[in-house]
Amino acid sequence: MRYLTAGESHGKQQTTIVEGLPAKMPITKEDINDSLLRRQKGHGRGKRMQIEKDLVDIVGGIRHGYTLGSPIALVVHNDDFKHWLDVMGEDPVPEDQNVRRVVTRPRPGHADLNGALKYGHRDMRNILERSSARETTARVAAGAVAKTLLKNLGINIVGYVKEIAGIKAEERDNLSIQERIKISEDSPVRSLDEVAGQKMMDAIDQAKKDGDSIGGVCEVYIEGMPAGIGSYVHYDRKLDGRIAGAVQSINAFKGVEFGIGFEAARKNGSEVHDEILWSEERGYYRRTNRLGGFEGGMTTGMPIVVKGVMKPIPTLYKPLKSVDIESKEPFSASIERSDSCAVPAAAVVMEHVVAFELAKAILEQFPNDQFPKLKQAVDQYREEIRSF
Ligand code: EPS
Repeated sequence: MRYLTAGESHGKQQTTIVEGLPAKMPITKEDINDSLLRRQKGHGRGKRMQIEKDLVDIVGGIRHGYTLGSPIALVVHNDDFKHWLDVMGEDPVPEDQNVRRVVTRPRPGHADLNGALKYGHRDMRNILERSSARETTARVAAGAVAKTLLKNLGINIVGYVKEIAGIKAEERDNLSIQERIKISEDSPVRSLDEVAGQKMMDAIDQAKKDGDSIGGVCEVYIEGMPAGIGSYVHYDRKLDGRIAGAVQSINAFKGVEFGIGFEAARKNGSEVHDEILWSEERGYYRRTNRLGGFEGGMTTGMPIVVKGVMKPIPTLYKPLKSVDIESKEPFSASIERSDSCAVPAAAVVMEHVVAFELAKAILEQFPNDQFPKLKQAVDQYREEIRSF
């Protein structure tokens, strides 16, 4: 299974094509819209989210509530496009007119300057329109399709916020996944800890007042993945490596951890590895889950726990120094509109990019033409490994 996305932030639409999904899998537009609307929420989002109401238009691959096996094509319209018709239209600009809203001042922390150097664009709008996190709309749409596949196989996934601007949610290891889904959904910052969540909101309000932005840590938690998905045999088949790459590719993400992550560097081996147990009911399982559900590039059958760190959004009301590429004069970069914190939305994005990698790995490992046969094979494998 693979996917492509296309579309500019203030262009007509965000487009996704997902290819490689089995036929006969139940799916509705509500499955995708639920994900899109969750991505739009979160304390700290800017004015743009009041303009957009992201709803999917399914334009290929699904009929009467089921996948056909053909590529699934999804469109989300940018409602803001109507304000940008002459800036973002596809037709050549008439000779007697100037291109509007040209960007010659690269913003520190964005793709602007490096993208301009690489593609030779002197109008950096040609860079920022695509490097914008608006593109995560399309990625969430693709991930929602993957998430539906996982759900249909009894695999549940949720993303929430662990930390914003140094304010950490307390560890709540004993929460079930259904509780994690419910509590994070009810929190305006997607925190599982209400007290920390309130402090996070205060920090976001303060950052907004200061014209600054703040980052944080998201966690994605998955239950129901059987052991042995992924592979140790080759670097690009290691599923934790693929997940790490996918998470790191989300706009503004700077690092990824599984389980205790970087903390492993400070502990002895006996405090890091997870002892193996067996019972008739559960089959093989672990006393602890410090490695976050992965050994040797494969799932262990324990919950997958992966964290991603998001830097503060670089679009700041508080100006940072930069250089105009036409005049080469220094200036202070400032902007008109931005989110002060997008970590709650990023938790939803992370959930969906991880869902995509998990679904893809499952489809590589089991018969993948018809969903009922896939489900049968996964259920049979689960039974086999329990008594192995
Ligand atoms: C973004 C800047 C803001 C965000 C946008 C990402 O948009 P604008 O420049 O139109 O105000 O709102 O995020 C989205 C539009 C979205 O759907 O998440 C950026 O520069 O990355």
